[in-house]
Amino acid sequence: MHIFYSDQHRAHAGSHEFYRGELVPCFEKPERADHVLAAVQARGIGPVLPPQPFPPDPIARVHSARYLRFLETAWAEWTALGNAGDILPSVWPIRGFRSDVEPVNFMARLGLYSFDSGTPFTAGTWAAARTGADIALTAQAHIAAGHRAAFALSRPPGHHAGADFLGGYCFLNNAAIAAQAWRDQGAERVAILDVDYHHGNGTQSIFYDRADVLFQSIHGDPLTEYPFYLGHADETGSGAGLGFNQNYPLPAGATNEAWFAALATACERIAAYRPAALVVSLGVDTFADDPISKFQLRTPEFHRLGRTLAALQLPTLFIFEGGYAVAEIGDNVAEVLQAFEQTP
Ligand code: OKP
Ligand code: ZN
Repeated sequence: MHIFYSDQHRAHAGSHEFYRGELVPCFEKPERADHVLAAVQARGIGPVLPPQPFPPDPIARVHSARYLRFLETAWAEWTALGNAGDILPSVWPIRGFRSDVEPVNFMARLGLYSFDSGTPFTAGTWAAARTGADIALTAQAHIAAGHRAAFALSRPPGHHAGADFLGGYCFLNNAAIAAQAWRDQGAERVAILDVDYHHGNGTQSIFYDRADVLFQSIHGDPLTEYPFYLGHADETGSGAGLGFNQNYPLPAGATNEAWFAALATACERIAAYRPAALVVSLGVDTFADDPISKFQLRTPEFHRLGRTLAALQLPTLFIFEGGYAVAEIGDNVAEVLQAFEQTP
């Protein structure tokens, strides 16, 4: 399968995230994508191609105008205030505060558009995120043109980003942007399967009241695992979207048997939905040795995941999300893609 990639991701290199009262080095770093690129090239998964530049329109179909305006201007405003280091929020409008009035104060606006202090915004963040969306859109167009699959190898990741908020290392929701592009090109139904260790709260929230995009997510139970405030099994959609959102939270430390049972249910649901295409939010932080996650997948399991997805026989867009065991994530991603490719 074709791999879409750009070096632009390197421009997004935060120095620290706030964690337990301290600034700790970022887990989400450029080396992640370098290892994945090296692994897919070493295995000859397919040609590596640059993204096409897209207009802002397909991004504006998912993200609000005021949020995009903020992202585009954030670094210039921050430096104009005399700052030079990475941007991290420190104040948020929790329940009872207003979100309909956009403050003028920069930190207040940052808080309005974010939900954690672990997601640094740097000089190159907008350029990297914008190119990441182009990568997802180019890969989507490649499949829409008749190919079976493609891999969007971009960072930063996207599945925690909502219509108007960043967080969880994410700024633009690449999976949602690609799914929406399919809809806007005439596909009646699109499915998104999120296999990252963390619940794809951004993707869920974007499509929660819609029946035209099915969302399935297998993840660590939010009672104990990030992003904590969304991702429970009783979140099944609202209004027209009721029944088109399923979460499969599993306890930290869950067995691979439990994980594949959830995957089987999610795949049954996807098959019954008969989507025109499948978008896979491919995080490999489900790996047993991931430093911030607690599932137990290893190479045979990543192989089985690839085979299981291929059996759905759907046009499939893989989008890179999480995975923090930097040295191993390349092989883990490549294993999924290679198993998918080898399954007729
Ligand atoms: C992003 B993705 C570690 C605490 C966790 C947030 C995790 C974001 C995961 N310092 N911080 O879903 O892989
Ligand atoms: Zn994750």
